[in-house]
Amino acid sequence: MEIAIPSGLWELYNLPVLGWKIEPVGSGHINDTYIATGNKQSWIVQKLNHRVFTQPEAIEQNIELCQAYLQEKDPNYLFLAPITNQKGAYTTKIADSYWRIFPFISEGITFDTLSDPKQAYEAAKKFGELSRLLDGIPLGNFKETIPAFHDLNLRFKQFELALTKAPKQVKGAAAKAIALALAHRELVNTFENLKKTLPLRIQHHDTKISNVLLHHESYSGVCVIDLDTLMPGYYLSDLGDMMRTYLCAYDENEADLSKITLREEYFKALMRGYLSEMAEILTAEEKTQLLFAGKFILYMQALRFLSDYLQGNTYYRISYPEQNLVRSLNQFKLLGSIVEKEKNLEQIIREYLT
Ligand code: ADP
Ligand code: GN1
Ligand code: MG
Repeated sequence: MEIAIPSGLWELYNLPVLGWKIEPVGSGHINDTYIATGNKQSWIVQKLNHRVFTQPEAIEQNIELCQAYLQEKDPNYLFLAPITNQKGAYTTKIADSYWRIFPFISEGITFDTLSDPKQAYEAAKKFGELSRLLDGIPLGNFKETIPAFHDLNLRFKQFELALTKAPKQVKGAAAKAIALALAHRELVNTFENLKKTLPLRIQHHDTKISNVLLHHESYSGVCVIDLDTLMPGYYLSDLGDMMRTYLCAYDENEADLSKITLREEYFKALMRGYLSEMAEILTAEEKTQLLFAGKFILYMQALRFLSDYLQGNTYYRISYPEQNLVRSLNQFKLLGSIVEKEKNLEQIIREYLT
């Protein structure tokens, strides 16, 4: 891959212009993220995907509001905002690209899949802590960095539209995933009903496991990263995306669906970690919908991958043409595992809530 960080970027941050070794890092589907090492220092440098995040200033505003609130509430909390450039801004526009630089946290590592329930506990606790600390922050000045990002109803409509426009052959290839999408559509109604009463909270909206740094030896939570979708939403989003990415031993890219099974040990650890922070904050109604969070996000993600496949793979980065279809079927399989194990999982939740 050609790695092109504009040389002019560094001087706008008063950093050395030469002497960096640049390597791509992470498995994100949207932004381009690099680690720059040299000059006896390391930084995370990231090109924002401006096609997806059309309003970088909305991201900046939300991060600023959270940073100021957290500074007051818990000055020791590590909130990983970008560093500011000479003009005091988090984002730097060079030609048509938008760039950010973040402090590199050397003791932190990320995972794409988990291999120890302790990791699930610590990661869930870290995201739960963020929700807890931001509980009560005034929401009025927050912006939607991606409008209606986790609106399941909209995602279903986008799927329907993609379906009407997709070529016959593509629809044929996706027949199984399309049938599953239609079979689970009652989840949209459940969400629409819940929206009437669930409180809005600041949510991270991308709590997948690669977006939290854990200590490389102890696995204790270091900090959450990837703050572009920090904005008002429902707790279902953060809790659900953790279920989506912690419960299975294989990630969304796994094509062998026989491997997509749900690990109860990880479910327990996740719930314990999240509730250790959020049990006192969640309303009685929110506590009745903890398992729905997983179904909600898995269904939405399956729809989003499927819609992208139907419309010609314009959104998520892919490495082969069928990858979004594979991802969608993978997510439907995990959704099915939750439904299958529902009674057990609800029982586990009841034990942790009492
Ligand atoms: P993307 O939008 O590409 O997912 P992330 O901000 O999640 O970007 O970063 C991608 C990966 O880079 C992370 O999963 C993590 O491995 C690594 N990373 C990101 N920020 C840091 C940091 N501040 N310190 C150490 N590693 C980081
Ligand atoms: C995208 O950027 P990344 O890879 O962290 C997506 C999330 C999805 C995720 C699925 C802005 O996240 O919503 O859950 O892929 N981000 C955006 O892996 O659409
Ligand atoms: Mg990420």
